Amino acid sequence: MSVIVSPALFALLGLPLSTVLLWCYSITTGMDSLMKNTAPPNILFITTDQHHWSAMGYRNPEVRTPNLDRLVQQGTTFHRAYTVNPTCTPTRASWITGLYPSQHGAYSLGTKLPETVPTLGDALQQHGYRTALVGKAHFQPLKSTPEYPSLEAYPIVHDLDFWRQFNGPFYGFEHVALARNHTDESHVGQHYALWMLGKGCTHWRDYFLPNPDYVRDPADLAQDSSRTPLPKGEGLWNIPEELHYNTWIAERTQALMEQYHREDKPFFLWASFFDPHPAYMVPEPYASMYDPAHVTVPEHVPGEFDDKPPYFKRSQETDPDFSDFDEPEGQWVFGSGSHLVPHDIKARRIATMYGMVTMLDTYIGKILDRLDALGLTENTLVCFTTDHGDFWGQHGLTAKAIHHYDDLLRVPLVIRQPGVIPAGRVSNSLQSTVDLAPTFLGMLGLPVPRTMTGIDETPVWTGRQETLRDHVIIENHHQPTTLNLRTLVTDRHKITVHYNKSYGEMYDLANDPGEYRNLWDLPEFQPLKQDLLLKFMYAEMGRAPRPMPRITGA
Ligand SMILES: [Ca+2]
Repeated sequence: MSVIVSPALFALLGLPLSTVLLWCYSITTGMDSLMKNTAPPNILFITTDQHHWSAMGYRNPEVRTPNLDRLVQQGTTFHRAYTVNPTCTPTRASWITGLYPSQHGAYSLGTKLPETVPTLGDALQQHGYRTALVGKAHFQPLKSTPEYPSLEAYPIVHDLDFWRQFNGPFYGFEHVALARNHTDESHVGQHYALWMLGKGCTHWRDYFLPNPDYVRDPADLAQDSSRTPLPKGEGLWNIPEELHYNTWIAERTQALMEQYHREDKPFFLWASFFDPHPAYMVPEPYASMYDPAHVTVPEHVPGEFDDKPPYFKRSQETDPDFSDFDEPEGQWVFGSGSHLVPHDIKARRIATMYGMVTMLDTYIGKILDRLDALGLTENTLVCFTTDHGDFWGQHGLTAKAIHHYDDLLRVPLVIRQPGVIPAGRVSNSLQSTVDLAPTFLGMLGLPVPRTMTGIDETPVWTGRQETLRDHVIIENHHQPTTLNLRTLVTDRHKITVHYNKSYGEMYDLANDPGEYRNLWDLPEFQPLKQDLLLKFMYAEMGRAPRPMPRITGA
């Protein structure tokens, strides 16, 4: 069956191009497909936390991720995807608002996303979508104040009576199932704790660090007295696999998927995993799956920080002084401090982290299998990514840091929608995760709210266009002035401006992908620096919000 459709006609009707193309696809692929594609597509958004782009089996033979590899084979993978900020809250808020952190307000860890900012979920609900988030939100800080109340704060995270009656709404999600802890952190509570209780585990607190606010019931103590105290720290986490939060997230995600399928409702479902964020801990069999003797441990190259901003060198001191970062209204800066870790401990951590990644992959696989079993795969956009990268020894750095290497800024990004997104395609198109929200809407054929400043990447995701972006911007604003840096990445170069500082960074990523040679101060590269700074200024002007069109001359 062949049909000629004039895009101009649809433009006249005011329909988004992606809707037109979906229609064309439906019409030209025959009646069966037409029937299948009359239902609005779903979105299954799967995220991890602090996942280095290379900790994926398809790129790195040291770690196994068969299910993510399957997604890669069946979909499109972007090798040059960048986070919008290398920390949790700002990036997660960008995912659901389509705005940069400097625009949505949650500019740093320890801030909250204002409830007044329009979200992706708000837009989707207006078009009949069910919206749910299972796992990690972190749109709000661990502390609550009367002026800035937080639901993700002490003591409310531990108030299970509250969470028994609260499942949303929360930032455009009509349904949420939340937790706040990474591995054994004492922040554990909320819906995850209720789920463990529902599994009959009354002693769930034993698997986590003590909650400083919690006064143990004597009855619990008596029941627990026969139990061997569990080892705390890194490596093996003695929580049974069936009580691990991966199991919880996969189980709840599948249940919601089934519910929405039963109700015949299109959905946006976000499975938000917590791993492989430190502390690196995982239960068996994953804890001993990888031999520390057989992992590659990246190391610092002596002298590599000689031409870097001065604070880089402090990371290699045993007790560095970062007091010059302190400011009124400032807080502790994630990633400041010593990054010195003995080689053997790094190897053990990498082996554990790989175990965490393989465990994640197993539970992501269960979700994808259920999507298949429900017959929803053909009509569901699956998007896998993470909030930012990680260091496990690269440049002598560990975990999150304040060093804008690609290890921290680049993220894995894999998308799949059979018949709509090209299968087995690897793209080098620059991608920014600020674009996820507008692109999700674009892929569904829905209008993108003008409030969003990210762009709709639908033409690139569907393979009709190679690339839309000639740059991405990464923000990192911890302190009022002393740790406020911003990076522009172009096809070839990367430049980082440190607010009110004469030092900076500039790299030629084509000749120096490891970012070892800082060109910022070199006389022969001053014309390039000038050019990149001008491009940066254009990019800043280009991303200014335009929440409404000019509707008249004056
Ligand atoms: Ca994170």
